[in-house]
Amino acid sequence: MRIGITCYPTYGGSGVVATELGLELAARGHEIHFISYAVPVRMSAASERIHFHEVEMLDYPLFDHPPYTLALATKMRNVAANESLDLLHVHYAIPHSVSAYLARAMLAPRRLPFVTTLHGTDITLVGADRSFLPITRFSIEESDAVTAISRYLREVTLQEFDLKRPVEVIPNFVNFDVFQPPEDHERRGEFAAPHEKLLVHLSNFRPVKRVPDVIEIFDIVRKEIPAKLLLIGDGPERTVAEWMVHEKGLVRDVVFMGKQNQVQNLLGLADVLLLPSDLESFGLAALEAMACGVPCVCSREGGVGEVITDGVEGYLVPPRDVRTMAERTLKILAEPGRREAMGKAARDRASREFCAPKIIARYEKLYESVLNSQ
Ligand code: GMT
Repeated sequence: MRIGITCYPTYGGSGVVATELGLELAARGHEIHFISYAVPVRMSAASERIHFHEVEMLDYPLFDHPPYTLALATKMRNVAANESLDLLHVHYAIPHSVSAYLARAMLAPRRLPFVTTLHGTDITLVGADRSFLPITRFSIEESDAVTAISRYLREVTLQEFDLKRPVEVIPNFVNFDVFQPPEDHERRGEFAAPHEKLLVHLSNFRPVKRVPDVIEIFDIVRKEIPAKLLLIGDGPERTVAEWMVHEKGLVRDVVFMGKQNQVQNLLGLADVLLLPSDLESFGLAALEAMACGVPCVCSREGGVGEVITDGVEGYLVPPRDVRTMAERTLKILAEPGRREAMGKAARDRASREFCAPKIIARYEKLYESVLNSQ
């Protein structure tokens, strides 16, 4: 198949999933055309079947807000026509599904179906905002197929948007050749001494991720056992996190890594991943850590419960309950054998339910059914 994929190219779960999907599809012989305003962060042109088309924006003084939705729609239409695309697959409803709707209409009577994948904040935060709700609902209803990355997100979407159409749950996935426990732990020494435990957090540091709670949890843990904290990512909450680290006297114990493209080389060095978000529709960072054999302590709000069973691959705790999150982290670290057992359970679960080949086959099946339906 010849597939156009659109996503946000920045650091964020939806862009990562869209990019990894494109790479996996190309490896299976499909022709992939990424269409966005910049090259997606995890994209590599490792295959001749992977192409990138940049959406150029007209910089005209009349436009306080350049109309990206329209530029994207035009680019989608042109790429579809020039490259004979079979379909478009857009990740994150706003504004991508609206652009895809316009591209499909512009190209008629030639057929250009589009699939919309919902990731979370496109529904729970942005889409549910009254200024966006009608157009989000419209573009979801108009999509030729709609998927959500968890059962939780499907239920919220059906309720919030009062949808009458089916929404299929296709969970996120992880590439097990890339995300695996490190073969040697030499690099761990860069961050922690042998007697110290290593905690990790990975996010885009938006308020919903509760990065200050990560620092609070670490502070409690650090008072009980020697430990270090690795913070991967960057975003609006970094400044407050740095200030807290300074105020609590943790400067020598916390490493701010900033944005990283090769997170697979870092996650597996850790003993526990902390993800105390107010809400996660899925929690891709947790899945990637699980594939590396790392147990996770997460907040239970949203769809993380579909990825982790409390007490098996990690722990689920109510959001903002930093004391219990710290207590669960200490339980993993202090009880002999628990970190190893949970890490193994985490990798097993990830490989059983969320390995790339299994999930990619479901997308292929969906594309085929869209192309075969009238
Ligand atoms: O969480 C973010 O801030 C990024 C956001 C995105 O759309 O890029 O992530 C959402 O999609 C990820 C990939 O499907 C999910 O793993 C995240 O749980 C989801 N974020 C939220 O629901 C807050």
